[in-house]
Amino acid sequence: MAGAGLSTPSGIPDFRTPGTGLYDNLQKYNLPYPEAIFDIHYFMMDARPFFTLAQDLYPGVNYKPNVGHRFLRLLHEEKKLQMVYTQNIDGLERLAGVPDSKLMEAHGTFATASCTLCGKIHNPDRVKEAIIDGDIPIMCEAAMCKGKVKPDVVFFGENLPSSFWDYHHHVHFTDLLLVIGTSLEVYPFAGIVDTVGKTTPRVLINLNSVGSLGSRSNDVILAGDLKDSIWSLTKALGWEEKLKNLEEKYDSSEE
Ligand code: CNA
Repeated sequence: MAGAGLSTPSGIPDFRTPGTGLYDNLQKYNLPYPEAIFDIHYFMMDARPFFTLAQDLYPGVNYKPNVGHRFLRLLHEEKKLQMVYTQNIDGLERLAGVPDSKLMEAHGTFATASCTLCGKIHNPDRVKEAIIDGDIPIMCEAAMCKGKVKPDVVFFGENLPSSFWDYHHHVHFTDLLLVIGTSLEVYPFAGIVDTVGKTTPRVLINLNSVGSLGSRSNDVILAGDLKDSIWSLTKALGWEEKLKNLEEKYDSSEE
């Protein structure tokens, strides 16, 4: 399970870290309250704050995967990865090479887009271009529809993708749960940690202790910066060279 903290080493602020978190830096959007940026009702009235954020956060434009994302890919290559459940909408797990079949983007994605009124699916390339050019709002092209188009990022007041609920099935086959960079304050996502069996070890990789982690005798808390914790874990697994190779492979494919 991953949250915004997984992407802070890539330069994307999380929500709640005081001082640097997104909620503390929203003044420029003139929002009535911070969550309004992801509130579907507010979006209907004023789509500019969300699109300003989307322009910055659009996957593959300004930010690159970090060692945490590549560790997830390494878990997959080593055939140890069951699924990544992420709250992030930055697409960095995908960019790092976690395959679609192993990725549940619980709070949606920029990869698809649809009309908020009639539901018509829109061409994601056109939507991407409009977001990056600041050509917003993006109006629906369906006849008679005056709806606004938005990427299929899940806003407060919207349903999570139905496949999210498959976690109830997955947790029965989970040998170990890694919880990386999340405050576990947003439900239903945060609820996953309490559905894994009592004998399943849960490992928290986060700046600080969160949620119910620490309440079971087999919980492990790796407090501190996740980059350090990931490297320690990688070393303990004897995978240092493999992770370094992945880092180098990614960097050279960038040049
Ligand atoms: P959050 O509530 O901001 O919590 C982030 C957690 O990560 C906190 O507990 C931090 O202590 C921890 N953290 C931050 N940096 C590090 C670090 N370097 N090493 C270890 N731990 C760190 O974020 P959540 O994901 O829990 O909240 C859920 C929201 C945030 C979801 O709806 C997301 O869509 C949303 N969000 C996503 C992004 C993104 O896509 N990158 C960015 C900001 C917010």
